[in-house]
Amino acid sequence: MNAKPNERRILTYGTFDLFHHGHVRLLRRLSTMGDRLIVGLSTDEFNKIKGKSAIMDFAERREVLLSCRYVDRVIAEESWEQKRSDIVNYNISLIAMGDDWAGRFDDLSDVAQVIYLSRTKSISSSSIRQRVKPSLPAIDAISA
Ligand code: C2G
Repeated sequence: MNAKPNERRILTYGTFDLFHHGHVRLLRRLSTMGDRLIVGLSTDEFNKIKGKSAIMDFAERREVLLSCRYVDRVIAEESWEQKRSDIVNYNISLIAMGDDWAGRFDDLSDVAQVIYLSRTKSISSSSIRQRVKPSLPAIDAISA
């Protein structure tokens, strides 16, 4: 990534499974806060550590994120501990997360600005799964 001098870089992290408008709104808001937006995308292995299962695997989720107009780069999120070195290595000015994480990364405020943005209500990857579930028997009946 060829950096412009004094480029303001934003960093966020997540699983971004079943990409939806809650993700889009967060990324759009973040893209207005700097010159480049970098997303730390949770690997399938790290999701296990987070206790989270994704429908889409890392490669699929990465391809979708890279197609998003607001995202400039996707890096792998493999551990809780990598944030501090990511901030230094990628010359990050601002790290931002949805407010379901409020306070969780304040310890990084010595190396970057840390903010939490309000989540979009009424949508989540798990709520999308619930919406799909009722129709599944019909699908099974067809494929049986
Ligand atoms: N998000 C949102 N609105 C929603 C759903 C998600 O603003 N309706 C935000 C979350 O707050 C998060 C980002 O979108 O900042 C990605 O959400 P997830 O994929 O659920 O990420 P999560 O599993 O919370 O992983 O180290 C941090 C973790 O990797 C974050």
